[in-house]
Formats: sequence, structure tokens, C-alpha cells
Amino acid sequence: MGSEALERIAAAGDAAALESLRVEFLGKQGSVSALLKTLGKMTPEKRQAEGPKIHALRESVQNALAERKAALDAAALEAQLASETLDLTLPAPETPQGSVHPVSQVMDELAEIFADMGFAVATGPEIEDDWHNFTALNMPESHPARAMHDTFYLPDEAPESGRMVLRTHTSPVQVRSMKAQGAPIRIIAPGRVYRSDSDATHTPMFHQVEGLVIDKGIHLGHLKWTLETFLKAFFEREDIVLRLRPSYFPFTEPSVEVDVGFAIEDGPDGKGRRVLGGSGDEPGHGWMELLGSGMVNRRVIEMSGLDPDECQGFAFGVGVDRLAMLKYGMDDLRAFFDGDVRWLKHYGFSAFDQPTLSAGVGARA
Ligand code: 2NL
Repeated sequence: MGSEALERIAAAGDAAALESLRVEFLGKQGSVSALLKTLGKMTPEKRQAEGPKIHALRESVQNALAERKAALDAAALEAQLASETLDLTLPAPETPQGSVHPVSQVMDELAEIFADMGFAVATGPEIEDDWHNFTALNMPESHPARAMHDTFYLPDEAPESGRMVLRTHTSPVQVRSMKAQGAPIRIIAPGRVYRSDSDATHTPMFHQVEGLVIDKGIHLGHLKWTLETFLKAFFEREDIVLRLRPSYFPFTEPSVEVDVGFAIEDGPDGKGRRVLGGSGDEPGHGWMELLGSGMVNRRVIEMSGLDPDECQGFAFGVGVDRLAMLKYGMDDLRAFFDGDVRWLKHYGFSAFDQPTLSAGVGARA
């Protein structure tokens, strides 16, 4: 049986054939295994005579299998090398390119503009406790403004530490900054916020940036200058005109809504387009509501551990997605979160886009 087995192993055409031979000879039911089992039933004399031959047979079959496997592997590698040629003169295959998302781009621009005015970027948790998201902002349990926030509440697992929510604004980040660092403060808090709201102009997750300044003697004039300087730098136009309207937020007093003047210009499709700039009071112009702001309510300063007779401040909040739409001309908010790369390309975002405001605030004429 020995030489026939070795010949068949040497002739095995591929790895599968070789494996079935291994099973045939050395497997549990294999013929060589069967021979080995007969040793147990032999007389000691016979075993002494037959044992070495049977063991030698097993060894030669094992060696033949290993040898054939090495030869087949080498042949396979040889064939692969022969078939794979590399033409270094061909152009490299195109790799799919991602892009900077407009929301990221705008957040980078905001950080750069406000950095020029001495603001740091602050971040905080998106899952907040009820106190930081509402109570510290002068919105106690029964406050009607809470209902306006369409809050996502988390399952009430530890009621003693208060309900947890997906933050409805980035204000809690600023509350945490006031508590942690005290006055003076100059920060912006950009990030994701969540409200249970979904239609053409509202997504349940959206992006907000809030700003907070706390120091001695801060007044509405500082607020107006800061917002005007920011909007001129962001929209890259010197003719941005602001209109401040009295409003109400529980966390600011007084509260002001900020409108920006716009003109109607002919778009590429012949339709009228709103273009920010100029006074909204001119004929054919109008005012667009852009952001909310105000002087930080003294109750909020107090609850954040500061003395409202020592320091004052202003705060503002604006939607980042909306800023992106106004600057880059997208008209449907929902497309922001569809993840379609063609949409990014359509609006001209490339992987190598950088914030374009490196000239700095006030560097333009
Ligand atoms: C809006 C209005 C606003 C604030 C946000 C704020 C934060 C603290 C204290 C006081 Cl810690 N105020 N934030 C103030 C006024 C308006 O957002 O309509 N945003 C889209």
C-alpha cells in the first residue's frame, strides 16, 4: 500500500484533492489509522516486528503530504505573480473623496471669527440633567417656555438625580462654564441640540451656537457691536445692517431679537433671491429674523454661582444650519442629514475646503 499511496499524493492536482487523500489515509477512518489500530491486538512479538514498519509508513505518508502541499503552494504563488502585472505608467485609480460638511465648515468659520474677538470654544454633554438644561436658565418645572422646547426625555432610571434630557439648546454648556470658571467669560458653545419636531424646516437634531460674555459693566452696546462684527465677517459683507427688536426669553432680560436687512436680487434661474445686506427699510428690501439674544437674566447669573451686582453679561443663540443655508444657498434643511455626497458636490464643498476667513475680523476695508 505504501508506494501507491505516495504516488497518489505526489500526483494530487490541488489542495482539495490533497485534503481528501489525507482523510483517506490519516483520518479517523483512514487506512493508515486502521493499520495503527491493529497493533493493539497483536502479540508482543508480532507488534515488535510490525510496529516500526507501520509507524514508518505513517511518517512517510505525512512527509509526502507536507511536501506536496509545499509544492502546490509554491505553484499557486508562481501563477499569481505571473498573472499580476503592475503598470507603473498607468494613472492611479480614482479614490472616492469625502467632503467637509457645510455644518462643520460653518462651525470652523464661527470658531475662527469669535477667536479673533477673544472667545474660546466651550463644549459639554448632549445628555443633560433637567437642572442644567432648564432650571438654571430660569425655566422652572411649570414654566410655559419648557413646553415650547418639545423635549426628548430619557427613561427615568434615577429619579432622585432629576430627569435626564437630550439638551434642547447649548445654554447648559455656558451654565457649566460659569459654575466652573467664574467671571470673566467669553465663550461660544457650538453643538448638536435636540427637539421633538420634524417637518420641512425642522429636524429633530440640529446645530446651534450660543455665545456668552460675562464681565464687569457689560451692556447692550457690547452685544450689538459683537453681533454686527460677527455677521459682517461671516457673510463677508460690510453692508450688513442690524435691527434690534424687543422680545422675551426666560434666560435674558431685556431680550432682543436681531433682524438683518436683505435685498431681492435676480438669481441665476431668473427667480428673486434674498441677499443679505443694506437696510431692510429701503424700497424692495426687507428684514429677516436671524437670532435671539439679550442681557443675561440676573437670576441665571445668580443660579450659576456668580454675583449679579458684580458682573453682567450678554448671550445669544443662533441656528448653525440656518447660517449655512443663508451663506451657501441650500434651501432644504432635511438634505443636510441625508448623507448624499452629490449634495455636497452640488453646493461646492470639497475635501480640502478650509475656513476662508484667515484674513481675520476687521482686516477687510
Ligand atoms: C434663539 C435664542 C438665545 C441665549 C440663547 C443664554 C445662555 C445663557 C444665559 C442666557 Cl447661559 N442666555 N442663551 C440667550 C438669548 C437667546 O437663543 O432663538 N436661539 C435660536
